[in-house]
Amino acid sequence: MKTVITYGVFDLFHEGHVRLLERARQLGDRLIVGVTTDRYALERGKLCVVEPLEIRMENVRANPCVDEVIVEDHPGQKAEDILRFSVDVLVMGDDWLGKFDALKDLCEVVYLPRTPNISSSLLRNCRFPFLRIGLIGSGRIAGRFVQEAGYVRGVQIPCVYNPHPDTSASLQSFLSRNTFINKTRTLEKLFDQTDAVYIASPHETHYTYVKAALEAEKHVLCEKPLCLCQAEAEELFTLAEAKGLILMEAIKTAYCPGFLQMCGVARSGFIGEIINVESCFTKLVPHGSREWTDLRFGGSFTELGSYILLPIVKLLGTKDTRVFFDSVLGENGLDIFTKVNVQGHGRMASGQCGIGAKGEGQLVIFGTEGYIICKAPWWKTSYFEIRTEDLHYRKCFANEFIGDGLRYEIADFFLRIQGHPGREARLLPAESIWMAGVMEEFLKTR
Ligand code: C2G
Repeated sequence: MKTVITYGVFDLFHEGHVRLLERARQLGDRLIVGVTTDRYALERGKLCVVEPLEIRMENVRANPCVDEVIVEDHPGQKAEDILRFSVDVLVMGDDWLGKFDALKDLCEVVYLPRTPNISSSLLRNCRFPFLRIGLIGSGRIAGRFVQEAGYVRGVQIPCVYNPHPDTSASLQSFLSRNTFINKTRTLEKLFDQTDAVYIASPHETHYTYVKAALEAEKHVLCEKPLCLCQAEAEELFTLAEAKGLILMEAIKTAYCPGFLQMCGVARSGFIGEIINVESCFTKLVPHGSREWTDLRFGGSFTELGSYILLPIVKLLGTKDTRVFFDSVLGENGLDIFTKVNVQGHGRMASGQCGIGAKGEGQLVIFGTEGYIICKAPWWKTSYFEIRTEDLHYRKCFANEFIGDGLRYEIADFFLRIQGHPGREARLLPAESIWMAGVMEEFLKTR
């Protein structure tokens, strides 16, 4: 009995997949197919898989060439499967040419020519129209957004708007680095050419731009903090819902696989009851930058506060919380370092952030039976551990955090706009509204 094995995501099962399975089956007497889990596909940078694992496995299982279907969910699994099933031949399409040569010690490795002019991405683009995202703002993060959007198939960025189209230095340098993007002189022109907008303008302008975009029937992904006032945030989410539009706050951590898993593990009782959360994010920002010079909306908390508040709101919730602030102010009255303490539901939390002071950037979640620790850069969550009273006990969790990580929020934005099942809000409106309220409180106290 000659056993053949192959692997794939098999999203939107198509002729290319069928032809590969047929040819693979002809190389032996039994064909085993490993179908990649949603999570492992995401880890490998497949951000826009449409069909859930069950459906993809069903489609493969229904193919007459296939004798057995297994799940592929971790790196190195192929070597394990070859031994486990006494595999004779591993087959992959030639888009993987050479990638599995190391397995030639264990079995024959065959790369078959791909079927031309058909792929899951092509089918996805047919099923889901391109999403034209216009940019409002042309600063540092806007540039990174364009790069990361390149990894989300189906997203196009036709244009950018800056309120100072002729004089803005950031706009000139942005356009010189992104020659395929046009500038628009008015917001209306930007809305005419787009289906959605990404807002990366100064904090205090977010509310106005988000409202204008929603009123122009555009979906919105807005950099953090979404709003500096709770009532404004409530108004915007109400407007978005009334118009059936997606409004998302772009705190990239909230959309990355590692952070999602960490919250899931913490909430699932692995460390007992959650008692306390401690988050810290410091980034020394050069003097002279906007964070230091904008006397009304600059400083540490408006810049970094959303990051340290995210795990707090995720694990303490939004109801009946009390918030207290302590800040060290610089000569110009801006906070060079701020601590926020939150109490609610018999739990507490403290977050620390600083653009003028450096500390150990880590996240610790205290529980009644153990704790979770995630070292810097926890806001780009790729590794965390569960620890307990037993000093030798360590349960480790690792996740890919690819690139700058904006691709995860962009993919979520794209799939939610396309009404993709299974992509509920990773960051709930109530959580963004709560964080806007905390920002408002902070600005009042400062
Ligand atoms: N394929 C093909 N012709 C196409 C498209 C895909 O022959 N037009 C082949 C691929 O080369 C692969 C298989 O069909 O061998 C499954 O393709 P995908 O669903 O795109 O999966 P992939 O990302 O290649 O996943 O760990 C390995 C992965 O699981 C492979």
